[in-house]
Amino acid sequence: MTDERTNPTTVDAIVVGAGLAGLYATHRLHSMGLSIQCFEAGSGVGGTWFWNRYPGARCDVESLDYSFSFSPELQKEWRWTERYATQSEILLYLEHVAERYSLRQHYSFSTRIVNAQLDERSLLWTVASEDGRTWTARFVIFATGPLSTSNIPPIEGLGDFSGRILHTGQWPREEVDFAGLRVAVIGTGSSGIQAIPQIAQKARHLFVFQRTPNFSIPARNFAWDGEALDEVLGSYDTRRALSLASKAGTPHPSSPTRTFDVNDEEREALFEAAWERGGATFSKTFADQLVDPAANQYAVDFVHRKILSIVEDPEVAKKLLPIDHAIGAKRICVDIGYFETYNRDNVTLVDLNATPIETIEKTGIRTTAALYEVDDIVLATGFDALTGTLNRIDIRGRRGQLLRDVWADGPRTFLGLAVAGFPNLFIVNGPGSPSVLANMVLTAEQHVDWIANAIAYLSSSGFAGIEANVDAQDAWGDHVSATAAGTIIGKGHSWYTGANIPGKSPVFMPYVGGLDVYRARCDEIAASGYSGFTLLDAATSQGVTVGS
Ligand code: N01
Repeated sequence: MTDERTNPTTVDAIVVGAGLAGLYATHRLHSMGLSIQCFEAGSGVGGTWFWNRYPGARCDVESLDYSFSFSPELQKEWRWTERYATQSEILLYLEHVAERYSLRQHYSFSTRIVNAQLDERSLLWTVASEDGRTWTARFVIFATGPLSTSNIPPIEGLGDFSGRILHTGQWPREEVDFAGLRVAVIGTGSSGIQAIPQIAQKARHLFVFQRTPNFSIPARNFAWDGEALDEVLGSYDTRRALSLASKAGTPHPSSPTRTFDVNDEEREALFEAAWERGGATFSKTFADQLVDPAANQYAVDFVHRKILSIVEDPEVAKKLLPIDHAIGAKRICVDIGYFETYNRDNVTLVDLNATPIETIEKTGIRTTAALYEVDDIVLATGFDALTGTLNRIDIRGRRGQLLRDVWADGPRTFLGLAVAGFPNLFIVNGPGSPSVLANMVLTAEQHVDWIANAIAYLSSSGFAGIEANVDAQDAWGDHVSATAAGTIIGKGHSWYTGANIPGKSPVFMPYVGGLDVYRARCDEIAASGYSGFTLLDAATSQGVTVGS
């Protein structure tokens, strides 16, 4: 057997991550005939859906859309059971995909990659795992996920707590039983809002520690009946075509109607219809809702009225009203019975704005007002998004530069998939791409296809490498910022800008221009022979600049 510590295994491409992006990259690159080696820190496939097993975890993109489109057979044979799939159903689906395409054989599981280093002359990357093994490849694809590094808040005394501490993003594989227990949930983002109604049904008492109230829209989830599902499956191609031509990668277009095109009564009726339809498409009720603050205020007021009508205690209802941001400025949440949960006798809302947490003690959480004694603490405190996972890996490009140093003032990428100074390294769903603002299955497929085609192009034209040009990267970064400036998305304290992580440079990271526009740009660049990139010759590590 080869000793990988001294004699690294060499392959054409390395894929890091076995979430939906990594699985598709593995399938695609292997199908092209490349030799590949793939890694996953978890013990199985699934990525986000492997780790986020908290009660109530679902995807808020409809299951028919949040699934691979690359194979019509796969698309038709998998029968989703609900409008919004549970975490366990999505995991089963991804396990099925891994099985169907024999993807597990390429993976080394329970293997965390901690280091990736470029050899500038040979244009080869050497990656190393936590346990010291190394592999060498021409191409490295980081499919490590934009929301994969948990944010453990620096609350004093957290380590002193004597009960269980559970982060939603690192939920145990075995069932967590809350029966008869006093449970605290810290955080009311998408994860908290999904978990809270479920935990409330099990726990003796649930204390919700809320710092910022959030907007949430009822999911209106339903179980598919056979015939209705058959009908939708019959027109899947149309559904996919609509998704690919859309901004968010789903088949639901934005309304062309603007908020001020209609009178008060008509406006209310349209909001009401969107609320009844359920889901994140509430943001598309009016064409100007995410760009015009005055228009947005109508949507805010509508949801406020809904919260006030659902929550019976007016004092509690008032505390649940999001007032510090526009609706859609932070990621809109989708829930099943969230606001209704506050009508339960066993649920207490603790308003951290009025009474902040001082410390966590052995027996519970102490705010400026009281000690809340609990058995378990659930941290629904989110992620160090988009850059957190990559910045924890020592990724060294040209002249030994560390990626995290290059990104110290915020990530700079070309198209969110390549970085100047890091030739042959690709990121799937990276900062600067639509990623988290769109349907991430379709965005992952699009990135992987683009990367695979670029690799095929290099090979057929005799080049050994591809590297983003600094000027093209700068222009793209400016475009990403300028596009974001024209909307209300990201104008709030959230992970979109890294504001949730102390010390992180506040930069709006995803590309808000839409999947349709983004795809067209990527296609155009590929068709031009990769303008904005330099194609490299291995012998000199120098190359042909195709232009910006
Ligand atoms: O994380 P978040 P998330 N003390 O960052 C609070 C995707 N996702 O895991 O807002 C007290 O949104 C924090 O408070 P504040 C989706 O893209 C999708 O919920 O900083 N509170 C906030 O309330 C989503 O947007 C799905 O004041 C503290 C919460 O913790 C993204 O993942 C489901 C605190 C964190 O909310 C992240 O969602 C789940 C502290 N020290 C997730 N630190 C679906 O598809 C943080 N908080 C449905």
